[in-house]
Amino acid sequence: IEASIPQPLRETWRKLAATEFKGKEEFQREVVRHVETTLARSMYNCDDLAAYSGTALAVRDKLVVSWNKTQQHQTLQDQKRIYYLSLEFLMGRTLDNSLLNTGIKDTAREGVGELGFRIEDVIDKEHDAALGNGGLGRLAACFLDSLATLNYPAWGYGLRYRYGIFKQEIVDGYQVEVPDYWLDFNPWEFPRHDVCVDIMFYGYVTKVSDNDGKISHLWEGGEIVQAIAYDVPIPGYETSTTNNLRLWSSKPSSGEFDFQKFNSGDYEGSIREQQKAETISAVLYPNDNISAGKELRLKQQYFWVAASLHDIVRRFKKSHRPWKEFPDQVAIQLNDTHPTLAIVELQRIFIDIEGLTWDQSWDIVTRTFGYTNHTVLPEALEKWSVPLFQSLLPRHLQIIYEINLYFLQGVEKKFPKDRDMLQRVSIIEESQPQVIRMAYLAIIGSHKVNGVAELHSDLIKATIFKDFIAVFGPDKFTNVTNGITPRRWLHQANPKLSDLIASKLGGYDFLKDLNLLKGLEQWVDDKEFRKEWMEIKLAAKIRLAKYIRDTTQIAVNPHSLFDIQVKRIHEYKRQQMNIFGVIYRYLRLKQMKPEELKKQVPRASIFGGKAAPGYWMAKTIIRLITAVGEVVNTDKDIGDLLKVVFIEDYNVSKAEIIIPASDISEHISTAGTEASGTSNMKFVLNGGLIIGTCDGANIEITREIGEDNIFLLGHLAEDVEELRHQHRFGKVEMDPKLRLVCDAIEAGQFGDPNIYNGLISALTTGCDYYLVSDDFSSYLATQDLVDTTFKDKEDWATKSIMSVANMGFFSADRAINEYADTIWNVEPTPQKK
Ligand code: HBZ
Repeated sequence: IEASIPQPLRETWRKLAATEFKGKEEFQREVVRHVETTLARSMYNCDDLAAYSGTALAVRDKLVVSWNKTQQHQTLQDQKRIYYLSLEFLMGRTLDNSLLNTGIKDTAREGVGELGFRIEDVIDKEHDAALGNGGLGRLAACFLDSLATLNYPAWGYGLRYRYGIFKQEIVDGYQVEVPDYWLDFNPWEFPRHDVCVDIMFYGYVTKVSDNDGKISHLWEGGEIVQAIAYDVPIPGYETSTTNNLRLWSSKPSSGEFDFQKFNSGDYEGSIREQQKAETISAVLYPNDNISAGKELRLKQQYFWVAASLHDIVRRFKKSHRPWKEFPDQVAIQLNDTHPTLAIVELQRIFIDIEGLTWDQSWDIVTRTFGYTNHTVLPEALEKWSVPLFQSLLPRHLQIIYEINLYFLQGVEKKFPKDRDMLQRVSIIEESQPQVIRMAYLAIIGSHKVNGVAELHSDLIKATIFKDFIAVFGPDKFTNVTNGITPRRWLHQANPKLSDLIASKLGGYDFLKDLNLLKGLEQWVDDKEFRKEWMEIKLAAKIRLAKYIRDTTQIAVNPHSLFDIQVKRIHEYKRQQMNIFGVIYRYLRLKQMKPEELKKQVPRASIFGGKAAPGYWMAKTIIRLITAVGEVVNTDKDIGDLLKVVFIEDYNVSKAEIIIPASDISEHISTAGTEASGTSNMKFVLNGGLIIGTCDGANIEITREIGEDNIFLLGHLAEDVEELRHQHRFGKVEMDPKLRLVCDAIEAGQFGDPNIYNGLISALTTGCDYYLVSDDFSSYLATQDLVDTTFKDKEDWATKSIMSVANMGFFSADRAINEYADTIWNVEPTPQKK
């Protein structure tokens, strides 16, 4: 308030205020101005990178205008806001997306064209913002796009990692990790040095009682680190709403900088202290679906959660409402258990700082939070050791004990004398050492818990959270099936397909109401349309083939069947089953006579994805893929009939090239293990068919597009337990075709067989936990069906078109509207133009 300009002077400000672009010339003027002044370059010294920088700065100036307006508008409206807490936001590139969302792509194309640049080359200079591992982080990014597009007042809160997910290099066939320093030039963030919060770790708790004997707790004497806000504007598509993503960066608190050391000459020592504070936001943990339990990770979580809550509470206090109205103004969504400490921190703020009673406070807390679960894999469920908590966050540990005590008292009342039940649902697991089960804390502290696809939501209710249904009843648990933003994953990644669809549907409204795609069904028999449809697919394949040739020197025939599996490498996702299938195909081709070979469908098996640096089995799978490629791609007998490609460093911007180019993509996780999957939706939306198991969102995709348009394989989730039992206790023979594959590997056909010992023994002595052997014959038979179907080009085109026409359900807009209705109870806040 003190910083605001006095009323009489505001007219002057208004006259001078920045405005939106008036046209191409103004755009060009701004680009040149930034190149010449902000960057101090000239027309004699302007490469693609400088052109990118100038263009990005010009666009960002305009984004800021709508961003400021939106924030003022939302403050005035003073409605309930959504806060999406996620440790990962896998944003990818921003320039192209901003041009499209603000409707100035054509202006920019012409504008930079006349200045001597191709817009595609300019866009290609941007470094991905890769602050995420995989699906969970990309989901958060898609949700931000939908929240802004649908005009919801929403903020994202995350960490500003100095290093995002590592860059993957393939050296001699092996993954090598290289740090991803991405902040050299980042025009999309605005440091807010005035928005800073002191965050404490360690220290001790003392009890004090006041004159009335009221007891309160003091947490003090710890180390203090400062959180600085960096804000990123998030523009919606065809709306002036531009929301905010706030990322926290750590630095030493001013009081902590060790002047003692500094003055006594220990300059290096004082800098070391500084670096220690900066370590907190230095690096994204590169594990997906595994929890390693490292102290620094817990520090990251608390640092980010405490800074975000401080910010949210400060904003609420400005409205001078009573505390009980907090949940009417604030909805906080927890993206997995990573931000679960927010529940404890808010309770601490209310009790220790604001002086509310336990019950008042707990009622507000539980009405505020919602928790989204993304996995049933036991190794991914976060558990923190009690001794670690005791030292790092002693007051929070006390509060967790108290939450647990009251919770268990309630359970005891409902299930008297059921000691087993008490042990099973306790937040504290009685192991050595004791651990805190973060998912249980998240359930107990939230009013809604959701899974991310129907099967997954049913499974969590039936398995890992079963007892909590008994305690809370079924209504606390719900499903919100994931979605993707059609702006990035259709319009931006595949502009030709988007344009063709728009030409038939009479405009681009489908990008805001994806159900309109249904209108494509009317065109399915139109010869010209079908031809254009398949030409666009071919063009995308030619583009990818060129990218593959440029980066790997492997020549793939664009007319071959492109079979793509791109996602994090994980045993449960079963890239090993895919490469075993490729080996089987290779062995079979080697046996065929020339006339038989002529009948085969040429295929390019394309892989991409990172392995967690410590995940040895995943790295072995990568090595097997590259080794098979080395053999197959140089085998003169095989030629175009089979190529095996591993694309290095799969990330969001590469996904935008890869996804439009698939004929078929693979989503073949062991049934019941992939919570949803989201790339399955992206591939189908781009006219690719999919081969997949009855898992995650594949099931709902089948329901929407029809069984005839998807290649399903393998056992069902309900069979898995029994099959695993048989592997453990019965004698299960390995599938004979898989046996042939293993024999070939063990005979050294793909190099030193010892490299693959672990992979093979997982199938045998390891009891084949992911059931590769059980699904292998079904997988091969289904791949044969893919080949046969692909030969009938007309049938394939029909399947492709009919699938896209029925993908409306998988828009992230639908998902966000469901969250808003069933979990957040929030309305959109559109602005008048
Ligand atoms: O979340 C993924 C699920 O595996 C996928 O099925 C789902 O579609 C997607 C969105 O709901 N989960 C992840 O990507 N999980 C992580 O990346 C992760 C990262 C750090 C962790 C745990 C999980 O500590």
